[in-house]
Amino acid sequence: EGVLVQEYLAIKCKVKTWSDAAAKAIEGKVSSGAKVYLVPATLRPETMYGQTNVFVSPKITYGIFKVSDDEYYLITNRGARNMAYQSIFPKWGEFPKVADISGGDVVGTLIEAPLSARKEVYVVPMDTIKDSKGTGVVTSVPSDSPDDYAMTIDLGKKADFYKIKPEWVPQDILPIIETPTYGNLIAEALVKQMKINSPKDAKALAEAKDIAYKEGFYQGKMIYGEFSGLSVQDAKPKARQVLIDQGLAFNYAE
Ligand code: A2H
Repeated sequence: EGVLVQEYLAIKCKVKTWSDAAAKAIEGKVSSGAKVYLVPATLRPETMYGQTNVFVSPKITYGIFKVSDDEYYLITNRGARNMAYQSIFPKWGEFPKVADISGGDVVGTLIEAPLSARKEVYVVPMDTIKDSKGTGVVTSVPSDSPDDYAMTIDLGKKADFYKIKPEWVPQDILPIIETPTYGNLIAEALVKQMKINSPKDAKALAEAKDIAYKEGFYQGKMIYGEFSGLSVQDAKPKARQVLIDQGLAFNYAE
C-alpha cells in the first residue's frame, strides 16, 4: 500500500436478471422491488463506453449491503467498510449486510451497463481480482485494459472450463480511444506484441497495464461517445460527471 490516495469512481450496474444460483442465495433477503447494483470501482470512467462484462472472483465471498429502502450494493465486505466512512451508507461507520454470496454464484447475472454501447452485459469470472482493492468487482473494458483483454480472450476460448456460455463474452471489441503508438485497441496491441497468452501472466500484464495506462491516459483521444474528439484527460472528468449526474456513480477513495 502506497501513501497516495486512489480516487475511484464507483459505477452502479443494476441487476436485471440474477443467475439461478444468485437468485437462490438472496431469496427472502432483499425486499421485493428493491434494486441491487454490482458496483465496480474504476480509475478510467471515460472507458465505460467500451464495457463488455463485469468481473467477480469465484474465490471471494461478497456481501449485499442495504443503502436505502430500495437500494442494495453487491461488493466486498472490505469495500463496504470503507464506504461506511465516506457517507455512502446512511449511518456513519455502519454497512448493514443482508446476505453473503460467493462470486461464483453471481456469474451469469445480467446487469445494466451505464454509458456503454452495450446496454446489458453479463457477470463473468476473473480469478486475479484482489479482495484488498476497490470493491472486488471490476468492469471489463477489453479495448483499453490488458488484464480485461487477456481474460476476455481466455473466457472465449475456454467457456466450458469457466462454466460460462460463450455468448456472455463478446469477442468483437469496440474501439473507443485512439492512441498514437498502439492504434485504437491498445490492450489487444500490447497483449499481442508482448506475447501474453494467459490472464495469469501477472508480470507481463503489469508491464502492459503500465504502458496502456500512460499512453491511453496522456496521449489518447476519444473516438466514441459524446466526448468523441476530446483528449482522454479532458473526457475523464466529463464522463465522471455525466455518470454522477445520472445517479449511476459516486466517488470512492482508499
Ligand atoms: B480499471 P490500481 Cl480500461 N483487483 O478500470 C484487481 N483489479 C482491480 C480491482 C481489484 N480488486 N479493482 C479495480 N481493479 C482494476 C478500467 C480500466 C482500469 C482500464 C484501464 C486501466 C485500468 C476497466 N477495467 O486500471 O491498482 C480496475 O481497472 C489500470 C490502473 O488501484 C481499476 O481501474 O491502480 C484498476 O484496476 C485499479 O488499479
